[in-house]
Amino acid sequence: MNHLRLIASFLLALALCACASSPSASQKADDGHTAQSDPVETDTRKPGTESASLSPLHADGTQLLDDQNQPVVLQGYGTFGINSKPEFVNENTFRFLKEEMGSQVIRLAMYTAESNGYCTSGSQDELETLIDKGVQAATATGQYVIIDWHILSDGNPAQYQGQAKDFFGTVSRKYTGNPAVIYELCNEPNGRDVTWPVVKSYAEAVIQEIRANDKNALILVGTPQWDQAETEAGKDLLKDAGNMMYTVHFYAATHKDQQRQDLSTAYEQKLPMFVSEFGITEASGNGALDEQSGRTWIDLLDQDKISRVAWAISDKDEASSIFKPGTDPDSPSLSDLTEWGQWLRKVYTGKDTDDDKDSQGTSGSSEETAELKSGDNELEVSLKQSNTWQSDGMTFTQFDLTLTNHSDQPVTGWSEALQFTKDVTINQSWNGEISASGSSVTVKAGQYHTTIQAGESVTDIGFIVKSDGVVEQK
Ligand code: IDC
Repeated sequence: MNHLRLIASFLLALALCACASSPSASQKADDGHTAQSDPVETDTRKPGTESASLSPLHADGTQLLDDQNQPVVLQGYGTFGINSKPEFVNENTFRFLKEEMGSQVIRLAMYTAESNGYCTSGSQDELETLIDKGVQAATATGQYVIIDWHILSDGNPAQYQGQAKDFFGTVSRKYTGNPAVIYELCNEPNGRDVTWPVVKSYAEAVIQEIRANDKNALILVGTPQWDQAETEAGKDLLKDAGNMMYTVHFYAATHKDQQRQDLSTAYEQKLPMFVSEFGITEASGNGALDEQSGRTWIDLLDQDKISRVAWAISDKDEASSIFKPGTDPDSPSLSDLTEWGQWLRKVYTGKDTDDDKDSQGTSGSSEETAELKSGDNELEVSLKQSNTWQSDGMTFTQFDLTLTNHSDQPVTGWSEALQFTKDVTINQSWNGEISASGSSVTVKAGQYHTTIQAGESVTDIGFIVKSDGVVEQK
């Protein structure tokens, strides 16, 4: 009988160490669920080399998948209307968002009616150049990019349907085959007469233009009532539109249980959803942040593995801007973040911005190994403590596992018991069946990685524990 070798190595993350992986939303999943592998290059230590090719994305049922059919949950940031804040459409800002703010996708919101809109007073040439700059900056920094036809006061997308067809024809021709580019057909349809059939018929017309150039690109379509009538779309999905999802928006201080219930209903209807805009202010984009409602929303999106994009990459003096007024778009830094920017950074990366500032140069790292026994197979288990932070008086600690089968036989139905110095509960886990009892955590083969092949190393299993103080493996 083989015996198990368990080698646990702790690596305390430097608070600002880019090599520490973080509990990005893309990794989070409820216990027993499988989260996606991170589709974007995650090594942020080598600026300039991270534009590794992005996987094409496709929707399957409710889920977004990569080209290996692994679930993908994107998190990112939306520009504040490229029409009025063009200076934030640049590679330095996008790189900061990628490296410091956990971003994997940038949404380029191009207003169609107000703020020098594309269909009103804006220069179409300049706006198309800006879109191109944004697409290049996003892809150069290894991020997906959403081209958003940002209707708002023009609540009925049919109002500028001809221009929308021309625009999407042009951009889909330009970016055909670029797996980073996602098309969002209409920001937030609204108005009493703007029912789902109205939006649907607009979408069908515009989708035809895109599909003539690009059969595979991911397309997002809005739903009535400012992207909150997803259950209407859920009853009457677009047919033969190919790779597409439906957008839902929320502002957590205004939209609460009712809207969360609608999202759950649409999920049960099997509607593939993508949150292309959200905030935790009031729907006006201003007012107090409702962190509690925001957290409840994020938990729901994590549970259903729904991608999310935050509003807005802006330094306008309003609560939904992630930057403080006067931020230099060519060199944004952590000290430029508003309360909202800091909240997002914490949710997207697990990093507390104040701690980062305080702990610069004071953190250390340590590594230790231990041998533990369990099971009758030969797996090497390496456990890395990759992050820790405080919230609501509790300590959260993220552990990432590497399981390596050194034997020449596949290992099936494995189970590992890990002992910790304190009682813990599981806050999040991914890619394995993970449970806690007292100070012990059991990690078992879940739906994925049931079998670990001879010589195979599995690196995407992990979990976050919650405890009433600092916790380490015994
Ligand atoms: C808001 C901006 C605000 C601006 C207003 C009109 O935050 O500064 O004055 O647009 O241009 C949306 C829209 C988005 C809104 C945002 C906040 O998609 O354009 O931005 N919001 O009101 N839907 C719900 C909220």
